[in-house]
Amino acid sequence: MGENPLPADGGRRLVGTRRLLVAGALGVLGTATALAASVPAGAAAGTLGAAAAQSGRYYGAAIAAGHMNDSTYVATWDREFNAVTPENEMKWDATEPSRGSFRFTSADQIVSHAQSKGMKIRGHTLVWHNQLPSWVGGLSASDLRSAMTNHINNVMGHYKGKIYAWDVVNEAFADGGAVGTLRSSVFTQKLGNGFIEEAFRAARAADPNAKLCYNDYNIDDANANKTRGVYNMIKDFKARGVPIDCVGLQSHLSSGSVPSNYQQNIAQFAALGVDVQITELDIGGSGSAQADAYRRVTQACTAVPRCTGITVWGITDKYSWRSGDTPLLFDGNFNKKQAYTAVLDALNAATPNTSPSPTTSPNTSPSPTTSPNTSPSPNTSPSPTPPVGGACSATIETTNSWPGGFQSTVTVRAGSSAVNGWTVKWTWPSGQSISSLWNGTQSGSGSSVTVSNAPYNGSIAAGSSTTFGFTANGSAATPTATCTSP
Ligand code: 9MR
Repeated sequence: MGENPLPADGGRRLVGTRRLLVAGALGVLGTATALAASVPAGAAAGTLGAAAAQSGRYYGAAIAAGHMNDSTYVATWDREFNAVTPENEMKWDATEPSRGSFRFTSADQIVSHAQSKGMKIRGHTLVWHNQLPSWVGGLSASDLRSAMTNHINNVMGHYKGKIYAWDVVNEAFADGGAVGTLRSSVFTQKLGNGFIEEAFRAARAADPNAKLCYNDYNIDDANANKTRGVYNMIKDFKARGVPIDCVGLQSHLSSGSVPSNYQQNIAQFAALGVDVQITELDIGGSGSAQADAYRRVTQACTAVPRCTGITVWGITDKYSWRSGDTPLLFDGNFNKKQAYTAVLDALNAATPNTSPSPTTSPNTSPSPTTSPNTSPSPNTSPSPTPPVGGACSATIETTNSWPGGFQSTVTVRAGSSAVNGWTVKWTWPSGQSISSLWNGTQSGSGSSVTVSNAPYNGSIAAGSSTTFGFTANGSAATPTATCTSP
């Protein structure tokens, strides 16, 4: 494995991104201080970090040690952000360039600055096929296994107690192929697909207090095959007790490419019992289109209690890895862009986030809700449990609600034998209607609803379950559902 300055896929996945001109400068920098930990109740905060903190979240930026001699860069970081991710400094090629010889100088520079400002620090990243020093590629399977564990132990050990969340494994899933296909790498080739689980187990032992995240791009669309693969892995990890606390949605997007189900996607991951973090946000574009896209992403996070923070992948367009797309919140002169104001306003509009998010969450129950208004709390009582023993059964549960709408998760469970294909039916009691559905295929309309499996979740082992979800118009309801299997 040679050292590659860019992800193998980094260019291709942005093909089609519209390259637009830098947005005009939108006013001078504000003067509010960054870590205004407490903003008077009801007052709008003047910086991203302080605004995010009002709802219990962080707003971070990727920082490059090499730019820390730019005083405007550091001043903007300090003023606006209350979290940081080292952009390249904690990667394997930077921290262990030759086997067993560790180097932390650049990463330490970022960490000590962040600590002096009381910022949260995200560790990025321990196991990744890219930016891997060439010596790793030459190892035998057993050597690679011990090198991976040793790398995790040393890097996490060096920063023990200082890191809020680690991207333990980065970008392990393939972009094409069937649901669950991993990208071919030295790790899959020599250790098999179990390398992800091995890495997470080693990471928990190395720093039990850090949140452990799986991080990837192109998992922003709730129904995409790649998203389904990551979702299934996390569900499996939670079911088997493999330590995992969070999923990182990188969200390298363009103005026209924020999926319409982006919020549902965050909600479906959160319902597995993990935190969701937007870890590498940048949105190519300019002006109001870019601002709208940033607003939608921000609102999607603040609407889900377990979406605990957002990190933008850089501060200024000038230093962005995709600078030509002008994807960040500050232009090349550190002026705030229209997108900045959209994000700040959306953060200020968020209601306080009171949901606890323990490091290790043993349960897989859906998270409670915070809707962006003063709606009554949702009815979380599931529909009556249907008789088991037939081919399958289905239970509807309300996971979120707001005036005029709600969100539900439907659990489809196989009886005493496996099912291969399922159909769930129910009748709405008072005119509700589905507005958006994921992980299933709806047929018909009106008050009688029929949902069949999606192409990838029709097979359920005996006694196991799968879920689909939807948002609907009307008042929250949990009618009895029936399930049949061909
Ligand atoms: O922004 C990073 C850039 O400076 C590096 O050259 C590049 C090398 O692979 O990595 C960039 O960051 C990547 C991140 O670590 C993982 N997700 C994709 C990011 C953009 O390529």
